[in-house]
Amino acid sequence: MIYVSQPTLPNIDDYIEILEGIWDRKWITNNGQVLKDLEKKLCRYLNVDYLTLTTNATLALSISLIGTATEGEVITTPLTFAATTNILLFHGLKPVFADIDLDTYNLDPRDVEKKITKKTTAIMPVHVYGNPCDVKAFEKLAKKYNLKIIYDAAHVFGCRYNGKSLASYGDGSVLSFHAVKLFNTIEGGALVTNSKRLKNKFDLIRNFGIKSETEVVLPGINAKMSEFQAAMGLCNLKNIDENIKKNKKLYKKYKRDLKGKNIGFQKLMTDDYNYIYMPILLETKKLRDRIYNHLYENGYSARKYFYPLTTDFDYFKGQNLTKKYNLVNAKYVSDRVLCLPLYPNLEESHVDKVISLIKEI
Ligand code: T4K
Repeated sequence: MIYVSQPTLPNIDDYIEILEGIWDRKWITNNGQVLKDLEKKLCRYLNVDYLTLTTNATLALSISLIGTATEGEVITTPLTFAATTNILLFHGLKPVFADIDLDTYNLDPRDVEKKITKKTTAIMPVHVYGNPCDVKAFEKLAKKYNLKIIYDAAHVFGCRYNGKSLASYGDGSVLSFHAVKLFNTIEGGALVTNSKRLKNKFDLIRNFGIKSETEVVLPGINAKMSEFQAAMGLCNLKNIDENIKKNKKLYKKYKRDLKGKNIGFQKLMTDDYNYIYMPILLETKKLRDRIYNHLYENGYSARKYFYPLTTDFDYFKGQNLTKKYNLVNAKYVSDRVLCLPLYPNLEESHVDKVISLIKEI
């Protein structure tokens, strides 16, 4: 089976070399040397001020909410992975859903503004598939209504917007370094911020709120990244630019060969993009599902990212949230979108095969 994605693994000798250092030091987690090295190198690579590495992106989202003392209502998108909504509920916050833009698939600031109430304290937009949100409009809203902005930037590693890393926007931006992301630390994530005060707070929260052996200054959690994860990151960081180039070549091929076949594409808001997903929009849900099945039967596992909408999750059953929040565009995209296999080491012949299977339908 050819999957929608596949982890990029580094040269094993590079990994072993770092492991030997870990063995010598006998220091395997808790703010180790490899982690510190990776944090520094990532800040440099991404050109961001501060970054806190975490066990995964979901826990980085959690830290961001604790660290910014977010409460009440948080406005977010329903077209996302389960983690975004789950973490809000996990923290006892009320997710309020706004609709997306039909071209970019990102949260629409105009609908967000309509849904702001006295209880709103934050907005959590998602740069869907790494495509930049309207960060300027969100900045304006934040100023006007005194709101925090925490970006779920799980997909954006390597994406830039207006000459800056896309992860540098907002009060906090959360990256995912999960196995199938452009940059992986097996499992992992990071919380980026421009504020030194917040960086120090995020670091404390990551380690139970422990300041010293006798001082626990915050009710923090355990979101530490181990030395083994960080070592994987150090190795993988070497190949990012080359992997973006490979992704881009395949993305362009898909787009060129599928154009004019009644297939829609996400409108990309930057040229500095990482091309880690290949979402296409079919005319109907029925057609999307037929193509999904046809690909699967022929050995290709495309994925319906993100279907169902989070507002249609089983745990919201009976609440009719998609209707209640009038999420017309999000429903339209979620019902028709299909992400095709795309990752740096995918052979072009497989892309050709996927394209011809789609054309058959
Ligand atoms: N916010 C957003 C917007 C996100 O998209 C995500 C994660 C998060 C937050 C949370 O980030 P983390 O807490 O995970 O850091 C996958 C990823 O597991 C998930 O991280 C990602 N989003 C999501 C979009 O995709 P699944 O449930 O589709 O994973 P799975 O296991 O089906 O893997 C996808 C494909 O990759 C499979 O078809 C097979 C292939 N694969 C997978 C793994 C793990 C491999 O070939 N090798 C592997 O080792 O969520």
